[in-house]
Amino acid sequence: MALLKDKLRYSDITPKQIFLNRRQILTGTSAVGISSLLPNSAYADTLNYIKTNYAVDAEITSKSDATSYNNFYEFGTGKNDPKNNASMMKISPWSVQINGLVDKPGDYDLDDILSGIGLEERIYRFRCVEAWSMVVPWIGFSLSKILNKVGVQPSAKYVAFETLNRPSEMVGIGANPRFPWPYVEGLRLDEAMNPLAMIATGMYGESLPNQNGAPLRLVVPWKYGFKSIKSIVRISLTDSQPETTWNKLAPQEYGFYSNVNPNVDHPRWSQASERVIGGSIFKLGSPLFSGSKRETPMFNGYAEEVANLYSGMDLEKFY
Ligand SMILES: Nc1nc2c(c(=O)[nH]1)N[C@H]1C(S)=C(S)[C@@H](COP(=O)(O)O)O[C@H]1N2
Ligand SMILES: [Mo]
Repeated sequence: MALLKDKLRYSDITPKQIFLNRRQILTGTSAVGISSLLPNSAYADTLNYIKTNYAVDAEITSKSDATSYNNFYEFGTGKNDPKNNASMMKISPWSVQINGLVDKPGDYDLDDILSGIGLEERIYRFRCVEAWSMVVPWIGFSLSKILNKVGVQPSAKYVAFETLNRPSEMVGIGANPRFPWPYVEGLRLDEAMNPLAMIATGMYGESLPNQNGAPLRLVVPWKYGFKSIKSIVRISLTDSQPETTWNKLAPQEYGFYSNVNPNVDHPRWSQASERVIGGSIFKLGSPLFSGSKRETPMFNGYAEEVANLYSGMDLEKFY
């Protein structure tokens, strides 16, 4: 399925919103420590961003569904737990350690990372390995922009990511002590450099809610949702394939690549179709909820953009 260019952005289809960019407003003041001067709630401001070049021919999931039906085990394993518990997480100040095979390693304040990087809205399909899906209007930028900023060394082959591990603010961590915290994920470098691989800082015209991975998270639309790691505090460039949380927990069920593939079933359920979240007033499972099922396309509909990354790999095989 091709991407539809120049579609409406979320703000064009929502009631009047004033787009304030606190970073632009504060231009001229020192960029250092801006986020630490503002309360967490500053991140609820609406954002300034440019129109999308990425859209899909499908209805956008309601904001209330996308922000209340979540997977973020640091706040509990129930779908509503992240929304109920994630406000405990302090997201300002926030820094990301970038290390490993890079020219300019260091602890980067969020504002340093974002300075000079324009925000863009992208409407992506999002497919969880649990066989449900959403369509989400993210705001952010290509991951490659960060990687180019810090300078990737020629010996780097993979990118590893790590989530905040702060049990005092993340009640799911203590509740699930056998889970291998912190949550970690990884991509091959060429996957990470693909323009579709995105760092999101917002959604639905606003900064990311905590439950969706504030203040910055990965979004990899052609892979199962668990690859899209939330609330990132470390990015490491490595020469060997990094460990990934779900692969450590159940290697026979979750591979490193985990590309969306309707032809390779999960050992416990089919991946051929998916349940579309929302979109009907009828209860899930009702025979009237006919719009709720959708055939899952290869690479979640992004084959045109990413299939070339996997030439030579047997796509009928589990990776
Ligand atoms: N740190 C962290 N990142 C995570 C998860 C998690 O439990 N912890 N869950 C993953 C899974 S399984 C999915 S489907 C998506 C859900 O993203 P959403 O809640 O924004 O829809 O986040 C992914 N990123
Ligand atoms: Mo998921």
